[in-house]
Amino acid sequence: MTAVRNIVILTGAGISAESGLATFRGPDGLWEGHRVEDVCTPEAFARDPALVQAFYDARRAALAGVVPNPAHVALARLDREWPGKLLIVTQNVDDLHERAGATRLLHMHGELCSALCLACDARSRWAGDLGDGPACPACGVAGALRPDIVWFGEMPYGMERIEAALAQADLFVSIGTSGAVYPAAGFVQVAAACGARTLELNLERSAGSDLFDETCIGPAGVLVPGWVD
Ligand code: BV8
Repeated sequence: MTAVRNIVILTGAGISAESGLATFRGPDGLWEGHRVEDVCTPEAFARDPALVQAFYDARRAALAGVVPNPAHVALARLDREWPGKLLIVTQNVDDLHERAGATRLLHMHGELCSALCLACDARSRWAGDLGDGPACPACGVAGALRPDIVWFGEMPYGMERIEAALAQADLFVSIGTSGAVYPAAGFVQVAAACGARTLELNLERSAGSDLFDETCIGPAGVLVPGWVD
């Protein structure tokens, strides 16, 4: 087996579940009481901006009440200590990876703690509500800020960087994702085609489990520290 030098890790909502943040495709299929298509598309935002702003304002506010769990902490330790290349690609928009100390990190679906200005395209760090139409810190225009979130039909952030990392990966690890959303769900195939070994750590088998060399079933808070050690 080739020595592992370069690692790409993909995380999804499941890694934040034990911190108390809701996953997307829970048993009731609803997401915090909403249908995904009602709050996670540009069309939804155009149709009812107040609803979409309130949905993300509530999720941004909820960050104050949660902390990183042992899975985030273990990945941050790996990030500090790993001598080879490492990239943590997260589909999550929470800031728990950063708060645990991770730095080689890319939010491909955007971040709750960032706002995007429709007037000047600037992205600004943001902590409060956006629903009451605050002014853009960059251009000063009021009421032009939207959540800096990649909605369905929008291009994920960092795709070139992600594809370059996958091409060089010896190991691809997927943690806490259902494998329901593309292009993230296809990364395992890209990595495998480039010769990487592939490992899935998840609470249950996912839509992509058959694509992995190995799948370990269990909570991320238990599996990830064990895998990192
Ligand atoms: C795009 C915003 C192109 C953030 C989200 C084929 C190729 C390319 C695109 C497509 C394609 N087919 C269809 C598409 C379109 C679409 C798509 O994938 N649709 C799906 C529904 C079929 N994709 C897109 O639109 C993407 N954009 O492709 O652009 C393009 C090209 C050119 C020009 C313009 C555009 C954009 C997708 C991003 C959408 N945004 N959210 C937010 O609001 O939070 S998606 C949403 O789902 C979140 O980002 C989330 O991260 C993501 C995936 O969900 P998961 O993280 O996996 O969460 P989920 O609840 O599903 O699963 C949790 C898992 O954890 C479960 O398996 C569970 O068992 C496990 N778990 C639970 N507890 C634990 C646990 N595991 C471990 N421990 C635990 N304790």
